[in-house]
Amino acid sequence: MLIKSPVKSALKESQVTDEGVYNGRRSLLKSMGFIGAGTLLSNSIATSANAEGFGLFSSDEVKTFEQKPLKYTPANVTENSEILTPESKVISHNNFYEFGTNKSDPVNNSQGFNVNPWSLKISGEVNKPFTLDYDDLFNKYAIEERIYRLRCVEAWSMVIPWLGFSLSEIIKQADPTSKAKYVAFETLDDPKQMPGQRSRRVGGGIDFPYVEGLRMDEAMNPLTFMSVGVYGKTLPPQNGAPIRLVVPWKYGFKSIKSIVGIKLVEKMPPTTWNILGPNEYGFYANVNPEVSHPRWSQASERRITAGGLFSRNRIETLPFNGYSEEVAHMYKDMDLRKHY
Ligand SMILES: Nc1nc2c(c(=O)[nH]1)N[C@H]1C(S)=C(S)[C@@H](COP(=O)(O)O)O[C@H]1N2
Ligand SMILES: [Mo]
Repeated sequence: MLIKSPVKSALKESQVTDEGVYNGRRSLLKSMGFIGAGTLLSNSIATSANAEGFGLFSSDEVKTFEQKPLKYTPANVTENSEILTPESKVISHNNFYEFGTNKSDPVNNSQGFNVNPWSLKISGEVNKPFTLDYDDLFNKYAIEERIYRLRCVEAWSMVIPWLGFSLSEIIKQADPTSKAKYVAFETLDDPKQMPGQRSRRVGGGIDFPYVEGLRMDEAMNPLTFMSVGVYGKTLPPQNGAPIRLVVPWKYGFKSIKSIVGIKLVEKMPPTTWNILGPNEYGFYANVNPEVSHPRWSQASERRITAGGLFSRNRIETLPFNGYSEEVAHMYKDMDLRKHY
């Protein structure tokens, strides 16, 4: 299927995200001087200003990114399954600061993103380092569908049918040494393709490349997923093509996109949002309704569904995003208020 961009129907972020929360997170960036007056203008003015500033393509030029259909084992869908967030919203309301800080920036600024050739290097404390090329991502591991909730730290959420395989398959293949205690991930660093990496303002003040990390047991947990597709096809760039992490019991920022490096390491690796706001974003970032963000509650979330633009769809946030049975045992001896 072809996706056209700019997406005219892209939702305004204020319509799909709680405005208080949205403005709250941005106030961190603003206070740090990373959001200029331009981005605080009305949506339409800000959008045209951004399109010019990014200079990837002019606003009247329509680029397309082609998603290829994938063969996969479908997920078990039961009567109790939650309603999926429509594909149109999954691929148009995104956080991917490499392409800009507004929710519609990623889809609008990434359609020319080149994913083939790609190189994903698995290295560090392993006996058998290796590199996966673009075709390997789709041919080396059996691809299955996993329907997961995605809970952003900004208090909105989606239900998304991802395609991919367990991260543990990659790690087992690399044969970790006894020193491997953490796994560090890195996104592509390519300012030519990623306008957010060219300017501190456009990229929200992040020191790119975006980096993330997991403890070894978290990385090996069967839920931890490497996604190469969504809704039956390869990922579009705005969702992290060609390969991204999905850790469904943690806030969305842990699910790092467009990964080029996976390194097994001895010490806890630095992580992007923790560097940017250590009091607000921890290394663990487990979804926890009882631990508020310093500037907003995490007790509930806005579920993004097919409902009308203005429909309120607020639900309670669940501990570990509803995956306690699978993951709570990993944290039984930890104070999760301290290790947020
Ligand atoms: N490299 C990179 N990965 C990233 C981000 C980002 O800005 N850069 N944003 C994160 C955040 S905050 C969220 S909520 C999810 C959003 O994933 P989605 O757009 O596919 O829903 O991606 C995460 N991964
Ligand atoms: Mo997020």
